[in-house]
Amino acid sequence: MELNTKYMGHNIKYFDEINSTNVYAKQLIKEVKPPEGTLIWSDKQLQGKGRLGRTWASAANVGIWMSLILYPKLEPEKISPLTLVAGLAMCQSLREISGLNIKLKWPNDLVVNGKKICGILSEMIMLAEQEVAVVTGIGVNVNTKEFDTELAYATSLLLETGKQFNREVIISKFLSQFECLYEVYNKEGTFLSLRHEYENLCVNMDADVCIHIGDEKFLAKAVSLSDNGNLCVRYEDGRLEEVSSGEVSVRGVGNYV
Ligand code: BT5
Repeated sequence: MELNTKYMGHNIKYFDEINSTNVYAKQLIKEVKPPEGTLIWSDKQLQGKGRLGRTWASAANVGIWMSLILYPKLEPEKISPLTLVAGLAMCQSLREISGLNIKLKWPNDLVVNGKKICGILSEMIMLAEQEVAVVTGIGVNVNTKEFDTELAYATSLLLETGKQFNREVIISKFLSQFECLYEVYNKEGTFLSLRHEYENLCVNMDADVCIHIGDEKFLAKAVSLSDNGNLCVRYEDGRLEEVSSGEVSVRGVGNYV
């Protein structure tokens, strides 16, 4: 694969088949602590993982199922916005390559025409008191022709454009883009510089959202993103609050987005 990066993706471990690239990446960190930017990429996952024990459909040949290993110099509470940084880099890359109006759905999805085209799962491992490793797992539906019926809200670049895309071109573009944004975030430790670009591409801005906290649901309007990557929402009673990605999942009102 042709790469234009300083270190992202320089160490690549490719598999035809694997349980989950995230699980493998975490194991690798514990065993050998591979260099920053190590990329685990598999053509197929047998047990692709979503958040909260959900599964991620990862059929052979049709998608990008990959995990990046990072060692950010950040306090543990600044780690979860790395998911937003990866989402932003992938959103910019896919928009440029496909020409589709792909948007970010805070905090970890990319959507187009109301359907999900990419999902991100970041996991953190504490190595020492002030030393963390992060595995950022990204799934992109590229050349998928059809999904199981239960995935009614899934789509792919092929289904949206009628065209096949080269997965390596997408990965290479993403790695360059992500390396730039990751360095900004890692240096500044806040989402301040990336915030406006994220807001511009975020499907939730000024939209009604349903905030799920545990078993409870609250209706609100998403108004902005905070400097630490939280979603600022206004509840129906006018109260403003910041919700963090660890606490909530956001749904559109009445449908997926
Ligand atoms: C996510 O979880 O969206 C995170 C997905 C991360 C997948 C990558 S692939 C490489 C790496 N290795 C892994 O094992 N995982 C990561 P969540 O927000 O929980 O969404 C999961 C939900 O999305 C499922 O419950 C389904 O409803 C739906 N879903 C499953 N597979 C899908 C697919 N291929 N495309 C679109 N939606 C899907």
